[in-house]
Amino acid sequence: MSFPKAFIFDLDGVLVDTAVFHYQAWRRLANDKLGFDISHEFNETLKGISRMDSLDRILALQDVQFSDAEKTDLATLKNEWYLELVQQMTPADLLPGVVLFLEKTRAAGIKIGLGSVSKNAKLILERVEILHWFDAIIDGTKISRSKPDPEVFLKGAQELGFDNADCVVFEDAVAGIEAAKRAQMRTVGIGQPSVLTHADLVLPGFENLKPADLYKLNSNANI
Ligand code: B16
Ligand code: MG
Repeated sequence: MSFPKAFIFDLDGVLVDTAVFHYQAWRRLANDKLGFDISHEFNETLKGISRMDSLDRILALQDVQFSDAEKTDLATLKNEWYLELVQQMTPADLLPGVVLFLEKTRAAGIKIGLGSVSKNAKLILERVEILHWFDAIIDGTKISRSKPDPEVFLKGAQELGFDNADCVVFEDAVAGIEAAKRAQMRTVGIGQPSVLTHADLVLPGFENLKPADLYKLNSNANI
């Protein structure tokens, strides 16, 4: 395995914890507009899943039917509530060690990409003041398929100008690790080894991590 030439970061759950805001907004929609509640455990299954696919999964919980126009209205309302929370974000909302790791990554000559299915990704990077670190941003405005489809990471490698095998993906979601594996990339799971069982390496976060710690990372899992 060669030294990685690019690191591609997921956003939600890796750089910032917007999952709690998604949950608050989806829960408000379910309570106020659909008449049922959604659990924290169920919310975990929405990580890395696009806005409309997430809504479909929520509606399937109670087998409720809406027209496409009604579904668009519901998703728009959820996004308005979600953005109210995002607007309050500051650099203090970055997960521990993120900025230092980005600095060390650039100093090591490794390119930095974002691979998120969120259509709000750029706004969030601006709010937490790390937009300028990114050499390529692939977000929900550039892709048509949710993770675990590899589209977001394949486009990331393409835009950065490297082979897939030269990229390492940092992901907190099972669907995201699967997407990166399907793209033939090495994977670092951010979270729990018991959850991210297919990741090549699982870490609790970026604190005290150096890019050189990942030079020996081998792809050892197939999905
Ligand atoms: P938006 P990621 C994903 O971000 C979230 O994990 C997922 O919960 C959300 O539904 C999706 O973005 C779409 O977000 O509504 O802002 O377009 O983990 O791929 O960074
Ligand atoms: Mg994520």
